[in-house]
Amino acid sequence: MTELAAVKAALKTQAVETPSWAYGNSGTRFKVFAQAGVPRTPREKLADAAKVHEYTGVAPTVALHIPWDTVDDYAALAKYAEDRGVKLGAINSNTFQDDDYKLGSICHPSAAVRRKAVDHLLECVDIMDATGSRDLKLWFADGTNYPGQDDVRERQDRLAEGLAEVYERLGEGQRMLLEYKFFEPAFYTTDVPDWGTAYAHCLKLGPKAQVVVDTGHHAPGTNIEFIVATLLREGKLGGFDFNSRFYADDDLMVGAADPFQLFRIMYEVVRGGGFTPEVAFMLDQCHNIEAKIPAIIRSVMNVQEATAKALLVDREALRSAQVAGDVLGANAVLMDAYNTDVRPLLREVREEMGLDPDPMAAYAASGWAAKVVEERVGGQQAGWGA
Ligand code: AOS
Ligand code: ZN
Ligand code: ZN
Repeated sequence: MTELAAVKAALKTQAVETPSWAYGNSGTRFKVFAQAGVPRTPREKLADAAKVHEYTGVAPTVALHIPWDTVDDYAALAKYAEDRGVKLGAINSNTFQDDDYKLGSICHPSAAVRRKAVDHLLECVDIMDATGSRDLKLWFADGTNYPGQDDVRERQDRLAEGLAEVYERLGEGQRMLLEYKFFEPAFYTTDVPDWGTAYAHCLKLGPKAQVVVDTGHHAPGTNIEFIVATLLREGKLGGFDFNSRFYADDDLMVGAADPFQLFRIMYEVVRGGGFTPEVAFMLDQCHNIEAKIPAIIRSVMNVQEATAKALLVDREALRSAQVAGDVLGANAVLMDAYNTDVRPLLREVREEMGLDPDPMAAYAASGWAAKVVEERVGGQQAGWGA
């Protein structure tokens, strides 16, 4: 196989998971701008997600969020998805929406609230059994707002205890992905604020516990690709929540704010052997002012473009320059790949996959948007503000 053929073959295996909540209405705490035709039910979200896969060919799974996507029969939901060419992906838990969680969930000072939170997580594993999902994605809004509000260290003990109970419940082939976020909604301390804290808990729990990197959850200037390289080196990178940020947890389209950063991340993924199904590539985005399905198609294409560039890095030339101490030469090798226009290559890849080379135009011409505007009245809010 030529090198280009190998790059194309790798691109055809790519899988980017789209989140059910990205299809629903969303906004900020100031305003949710409702859009016509947005899904009203989990099934309608899956139908939209199936369109993204139909036109991109690389978005075969859809993440669910419990309780936003609660249904009576998960096996039937999985079947509904499969009939449309997609599968159910990660189950995302929610321990932040109830009044009980004002002071936290799994780290709450009250044992009763902690019990409720852990029970919810266990229920999510039951749902994974029914949907056939591999991953339980855990993000905790837990933290404190004021110094002295709670015992910061004891909250870590509570976290460890709760996670251990859920870990024990995981079945064969199931994993838990622990997400970190440096602030918000808590502002003084966050119980899982950084990759180190997530890593420490996952290491203690065992191989089924992995860290998930949400690209929007870092302080400005953080070198995310270094974190990615480190987690891969330790065998602890479970996946990504991709999105873009200008300020904080903006949840904008991945690759929109800083495509170069996305390329650098994808290069470390490729370099570190992370371009495998063991690393879940998920989107975690909200489309507040733009049309949702096209935005998700664009996001998937942005991930594809960054991946293509990362795969095109001449690793041998890079290595030679690095070993020779050729600083500018090494940098040039990386920049050559980044500056390559990979759009013609991706058009070819799509044609070889039997797809339209231009997913945005093909979706626009499909008539799906007009059809759902007519059929769906009273679209559902994604579940939360942003
Ligand atoms: C919150 O900031 C996190 O990014 C979560 O991953 C996610 O957006 C939420 O849990 C929805 O499932
Ligand atoms: Zn996330
Ligand atoms: Zn987030």
